[in-house]
Amino acid sequence: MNSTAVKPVFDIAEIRAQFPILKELVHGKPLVYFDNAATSQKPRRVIKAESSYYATINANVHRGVHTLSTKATEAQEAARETIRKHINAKHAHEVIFTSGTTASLNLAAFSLGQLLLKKGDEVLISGMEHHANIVPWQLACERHGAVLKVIPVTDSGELEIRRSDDQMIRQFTERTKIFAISHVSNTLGTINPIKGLIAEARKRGIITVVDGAQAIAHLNVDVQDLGCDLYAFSGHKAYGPTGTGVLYGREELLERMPPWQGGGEMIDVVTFEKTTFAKLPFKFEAGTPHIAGIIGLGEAIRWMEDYDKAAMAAHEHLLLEHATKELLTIDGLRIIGTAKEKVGVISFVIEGVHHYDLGTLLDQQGIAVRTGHHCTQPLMDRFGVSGTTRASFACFNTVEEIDSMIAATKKAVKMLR
Ligand code: 7TS
Repeated sequence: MNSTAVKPVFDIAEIRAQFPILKELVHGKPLVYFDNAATSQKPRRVIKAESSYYATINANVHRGVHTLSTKATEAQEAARETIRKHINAKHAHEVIFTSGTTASLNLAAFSLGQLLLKKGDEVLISGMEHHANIVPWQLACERHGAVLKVIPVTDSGELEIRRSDDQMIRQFTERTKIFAISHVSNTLGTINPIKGLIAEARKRGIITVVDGAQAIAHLNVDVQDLGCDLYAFSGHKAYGPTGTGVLYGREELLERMPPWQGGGEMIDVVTFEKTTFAKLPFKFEAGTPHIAGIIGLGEAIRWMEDYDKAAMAAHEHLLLEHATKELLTIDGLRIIGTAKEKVGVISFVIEGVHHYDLGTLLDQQGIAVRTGHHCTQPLMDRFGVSGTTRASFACFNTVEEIDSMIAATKKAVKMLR
């Protein structure tokens, strides 16, 4: 989409210069932003794309014949095409805009529940899911009398996938109708082997839903190669604006799925007796979308595409390895999540130190980390902890920033013990 050639070298200084927020001081200290799994920071191009929509073409989409409405519609639909290409969907109408992963997964659970679930059927998830990939399925199961089943998590923070001769995972049963799984765990950083699992599920006619919230900014996501039916992600974790998200769906399935929300733009004909629905993707896009945000998201994807995602991932992996090695020099520190395949997310607990106190002291040094259960309470129970401190890296982070986090953590531990 973008005429700029892919930049061959990963130039961290050049990347950092594009993020205005990195010049901010927090408590008088340079900001060290390690909370990218919660939301990533935004490059100037994304901020500009969003504000120039408001400044120059602000109008509602798919509604008017006037010039601004046409321009706004074209800009929004160009973003849809950018995203289609980025995730290698077959059709642009397989890309549905939502307000984020949470909305995408609620849409999936509501609609698939209506379509597929009967009393006694099963929905399979895993023990490392974010609440957004647990609660919507619980609600759907309650509505339809279905049962929620859970793949356990090992001590290293990987899926416990039991192998037997003819069955890759025993948790798939005759009653399993839906398999909903995270591509990457937000708390552990584990990259799940979803391609093989999806293939096994599909052999059994099970519909597959992937929570890609933590994958989209770090891995190459090819929905056709993965073979999933639905794939959900948020724009704001991939250098895009908050309030934006995507639900990719395979055309044949989306055609069969009933709408989630009713309202303007999702209809064909409305009478008081009966309503018929618009074609894809509009059937699932009731109301005025976050037009500026969607345009910003398109720009964020084009921005990422100007770089080599593999080089970004390699840089983040280097940060992960350095942080892991250095954190382990701290007495009484335990890393939660030691899978072989991880993105740049590192959760840890320290004996005698509460994560909240540590997070507060790090903040005083300008270092932003997340503390708490990370919306994965069942996973915290699995590891017997009430919460962790989590550092999550993005392409603009540096080894020096990690060294300042380690030094600040050591200092904090001395104060807190
Ligand atoms: N799924 C996963 C795996 C996530 O990490 C998150 C957000 C969501 C779903 C929900 O995304 P949203 O954009 O709709 O909120 N995770 C986090 C986090 O780890 N810290 O803050 C939000």
